Amino acid sequence: MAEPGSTSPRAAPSPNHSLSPPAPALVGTTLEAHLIGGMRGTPGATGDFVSVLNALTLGIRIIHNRVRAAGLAGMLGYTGETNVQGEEVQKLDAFANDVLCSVLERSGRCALVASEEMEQVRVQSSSGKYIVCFDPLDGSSNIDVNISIGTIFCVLRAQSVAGHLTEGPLQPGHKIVAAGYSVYGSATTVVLATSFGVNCFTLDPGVGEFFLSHPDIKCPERGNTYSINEGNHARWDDKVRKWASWVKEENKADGRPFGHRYVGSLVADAHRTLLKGGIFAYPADKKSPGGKLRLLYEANPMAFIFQQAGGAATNGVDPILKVEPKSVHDRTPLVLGSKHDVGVFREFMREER
Ligand code: AFP
Repeated sequence: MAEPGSTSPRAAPSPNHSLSPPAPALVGTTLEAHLIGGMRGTPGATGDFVSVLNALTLGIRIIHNRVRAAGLAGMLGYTGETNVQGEEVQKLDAFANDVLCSVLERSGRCALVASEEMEQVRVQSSSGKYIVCFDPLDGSSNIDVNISIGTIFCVLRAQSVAGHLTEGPLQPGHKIVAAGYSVYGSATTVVLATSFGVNCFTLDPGVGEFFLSHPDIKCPERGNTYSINEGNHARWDDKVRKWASWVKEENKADGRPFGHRYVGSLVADAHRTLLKGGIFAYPADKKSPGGKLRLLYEANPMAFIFQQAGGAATNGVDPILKVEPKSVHDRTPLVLGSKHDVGVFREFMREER
């Protein structure tokens, strides 16, 4: 052993050891680790919020599993029932709804849920601090033709006084505390917006975990793609038609004509718009004077996500997040996307162009 003060050649640190690089990260950030990391240090955090989001992502993994096997498992086709919107309920819609209700109930943290597939809100847990609104399977008319579909959700706070809820799901979107959607596409992904930003996680089906794949998403300031059901042209008012002609005009200076992309699943059309920029529009028309899409579980979650990512969402007059809902199944016109492109749409609606 070397004496104190002496320098033994063996005791000297090897330059090779002290400079060795950190081991490469073999395992990415899971969705759960991301949530726990985000909540760490948040004053008053009890874990209930993370539990609700974990329950939702468990539900999404179960739905993913069934969607992937739908053809084999005989889950395609209709149940023969109609939902509250008067549309035929497909087997997968019913399954997805039951799964989400069940995982949220088991979490014990959810006071009530509102779903596209249920006429009334469903009470879950009297001690729950959160309300979840969801469209369990968006784009369901695309199931039978193997096109991307998804699940849309938002989380609100349940305010209660002496055990009685004072605020149910009829809250404007600016009160949302988290929102997200999954896309069951070529991969299954979840985009999640919280006060920690907007992040996208991709499911590794081999291990059944979502891993962070697109951190800190920002919607491009402007784009050159528009997404609208052009088949509704004859039903739009003149202002929308004028805008739809404008995006198709040739003008190299501002990137026109825009390219056109329209899947007919909000999750798919919104996801492309979020990542690549541009504009998605489902305006009011003669067939749907109040708009077609639902405020609480389609427009509000998407509007919250786009706003958190630096984009915008409007009903043509007001920001979506300011709209006061009157009933659980309210419909609304919805225009969302890059801030600049949504701004131009608003100018057409105000007849400033
Ligand atoms: P389905 O769930 O009935 O397929 O409706 C999907 C949707 O609500 C939304 O995801 C689409 O953006 C929109 O409807 C498509 O509507 P159109 O078929 O009228 O274009």
